[in-house]
Amino acid sequence: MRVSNWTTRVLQTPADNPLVVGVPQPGTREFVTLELDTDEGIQGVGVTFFGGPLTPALRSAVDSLCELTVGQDPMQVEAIAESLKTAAGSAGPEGVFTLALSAVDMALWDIKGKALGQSVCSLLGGCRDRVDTYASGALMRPYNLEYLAEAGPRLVEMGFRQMKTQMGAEPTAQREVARIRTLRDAIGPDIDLMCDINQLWDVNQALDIGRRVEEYHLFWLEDVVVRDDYQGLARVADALTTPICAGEYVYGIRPFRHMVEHRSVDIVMIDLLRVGGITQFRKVAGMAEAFNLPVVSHLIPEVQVHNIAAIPNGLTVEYMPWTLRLFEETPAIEDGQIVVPDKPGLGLAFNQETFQQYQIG
Ligand code: SMN
Ligand code: MG
Repeated sequence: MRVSNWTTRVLQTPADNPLVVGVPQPGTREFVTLELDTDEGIQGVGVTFFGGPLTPALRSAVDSLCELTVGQDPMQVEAIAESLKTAAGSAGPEGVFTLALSAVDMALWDIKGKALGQSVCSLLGGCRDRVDTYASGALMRPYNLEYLAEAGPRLVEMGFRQMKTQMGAEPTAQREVARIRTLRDAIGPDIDLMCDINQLWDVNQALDIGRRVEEYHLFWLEDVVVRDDYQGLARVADALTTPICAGEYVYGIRPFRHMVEHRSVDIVMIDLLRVGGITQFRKVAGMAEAFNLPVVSHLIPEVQVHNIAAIPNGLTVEYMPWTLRLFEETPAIEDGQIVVPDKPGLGLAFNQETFQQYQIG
């Protein structure tokens, strides 16, 4: 079988989240989609984003990588990834190149699963058929305490047993803590509550506020300081009982080496697009396992469910519903867990109605 052709599109969708109820959700989000064809009629799907104003460049990068992939055997995913890295030369290894590589890698694994009649999770080792998942994007920084107090229990009613909120924008430590106290009071002690800082604190704030919220038993504190301050993160991780999670902001596999070597994190978070796709995700997950660390996913739960379910140290899948409308059917949530689709490949098909409505390029 050979890769024969491809189609990329740019979609611009509303920047909404179905887990958010009753507050305005302005803005738009851009996605680059990929349909990768083979001479045997099997088609793989991929998606990438984070292009922002460079979205046309990201689409063009995906096109260029696909052009290099035409004529290659799609079953040899690692070989293709290596050849694309070599071909990209100094245009990699980070940024737009890696975001583009991820879309191609995803589509190749989808093709391979479809060709072999197995889910991608099964191809990757098939550890479990469902895993824990948490509601994300629903309890964000701009929402006030009153909203948090009603939105947290609503997520529990929707079936979630884990959910993530944010700190990092309040003017005082007391007001940061109030967000966590409000949510913990609202959802009770048995729901896992994570909190994302998105690099907005410095080390001293992380130590100060981190200590104040220990009594609320957060499941993890995420990206408490800037992404590459591995030693600073390690100081925080060492001082707090609350697990420290990071990793979504770094590109490729190598920064994770520094993170685990410095003991910067208790939980490794892997962004599928920034790491370079499924092939590279596996390498970081193995590195984390060797350091006895659990792995959690970032965004695109429809694909990440395969990655997390296939590894023994997969802890939970971030259920961020940004990409749901791109697909006809998405993985089910049952009893607070996300179920791995048992269809061949990724088990995903692009939703043609969404394409018609939101395609801009
Ligand atoms: C996040 C980052 C980037 C885009 C969406 C959401 C956030 C998360 O850090 O962890 O979900
Ligand atoms: Mg985050």
